[in-house]
Amino acid sequence: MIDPRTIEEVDPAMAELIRRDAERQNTSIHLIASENFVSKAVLQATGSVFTNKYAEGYPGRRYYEGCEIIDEMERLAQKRILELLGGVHANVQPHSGAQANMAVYFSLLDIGDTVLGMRLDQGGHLTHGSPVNFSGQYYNFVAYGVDPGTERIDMDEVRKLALEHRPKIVLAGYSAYPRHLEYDKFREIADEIGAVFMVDAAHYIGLVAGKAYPNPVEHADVVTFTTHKALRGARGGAVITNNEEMGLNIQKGLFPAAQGGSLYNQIAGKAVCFHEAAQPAFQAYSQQVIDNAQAMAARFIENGVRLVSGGTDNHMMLLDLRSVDEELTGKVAAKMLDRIGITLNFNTIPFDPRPPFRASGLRIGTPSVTTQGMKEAEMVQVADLVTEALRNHGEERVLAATESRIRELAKQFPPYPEGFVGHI
Ligand code: DSN
Repeated sequence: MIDPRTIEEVDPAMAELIRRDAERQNTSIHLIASENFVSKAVLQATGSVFTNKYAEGYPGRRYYEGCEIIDEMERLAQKRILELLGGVHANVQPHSGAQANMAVYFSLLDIGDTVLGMRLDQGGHLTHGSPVNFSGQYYNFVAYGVDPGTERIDMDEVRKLALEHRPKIVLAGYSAYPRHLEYDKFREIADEIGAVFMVDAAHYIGLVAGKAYPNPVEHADVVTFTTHKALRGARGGAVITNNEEMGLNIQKGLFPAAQGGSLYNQIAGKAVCFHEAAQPAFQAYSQQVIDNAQAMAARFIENGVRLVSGGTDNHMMLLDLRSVDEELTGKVAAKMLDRIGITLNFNTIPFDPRPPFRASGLRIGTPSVTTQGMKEAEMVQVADLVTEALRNHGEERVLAATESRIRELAKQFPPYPEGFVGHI
């Protein structure tokens, strides 16, 4: 018998943890560039009975029976994402962006092959060749970075390294870079050496879906992404290719090479967010995310805070804390801000003299606050509150006053006014 009782009755300890995190989400200002708040519809899909089903394989070719409805659902997810972004083949099964990247590497590379990707400490990602990640351990990653003057990707360096090292994959994409990517130049470089052009668009694919940021699917051979950042969907990853044969090859690189059965409740949640992202309101949302980031960036600059590359084209910006206080590390600043109600993460900035666990930067993103309903006027207030807290990071009385203003602002924009427990 299925126990019909609610989580509060069955497991009050867990219910209390959910309630507490709902409270945290409802009472702070959320500036982590890779986070967002999903809709009730996405929560319902991810909390659905699809969690019960095993369906190893792909639609029409499974290792379990009873998969007809799962097949229909997975095909719907594939169709929706291809309609939204373009491309010819979609894989919605990756549990995460890391596993989407793993599937591409497993299928297109042999162990030891060379890939050209962005340096992690200048904005890349762990799975773009970090030595502590499988990517850096199994493959020979060569890294490009940003120009020290402009702090934008140095495309001359990308070309020079490509010609010198002849990578099999030229990889563009970032987790901490506030600018557009020059897809046409990456494409030209990949073509010049006969490499695959791959884009990891995890951070900004939601902005692409909302038509507010250039679409990598129009340029790359393969695009990987996550579904839970600016796209505002269930947590997970996906892959789109512009070539059916490559898509089928990457399918094998995911299952059975990297994953077993996928998470069908999560895939249902992805399908719901693809549907939501196809609505006109999502285009307005995506543009507002960028407008908000630019309004906040402009205010930081007015406040005398230096931003990496001098601003932003997307949903994020990187603050150079040395422009506020030479001694203040990213780690100390991020912890202090979280304590007073602003949640973000510390990050290295290009040519950072500090190690990644202390860092000299803060990364700030606007997808979450935009979902909360904040607009440019609130972004100016948030920039002022952050600047004030950073400038007074040792002054507990000032910080207490700043915190009350932060909580007051957050109170006006709760993402989940009805709370979570018993939500579904
Ligand atoms: N860890 C994610 C981020 O915060 O950017 C990327 O995977």
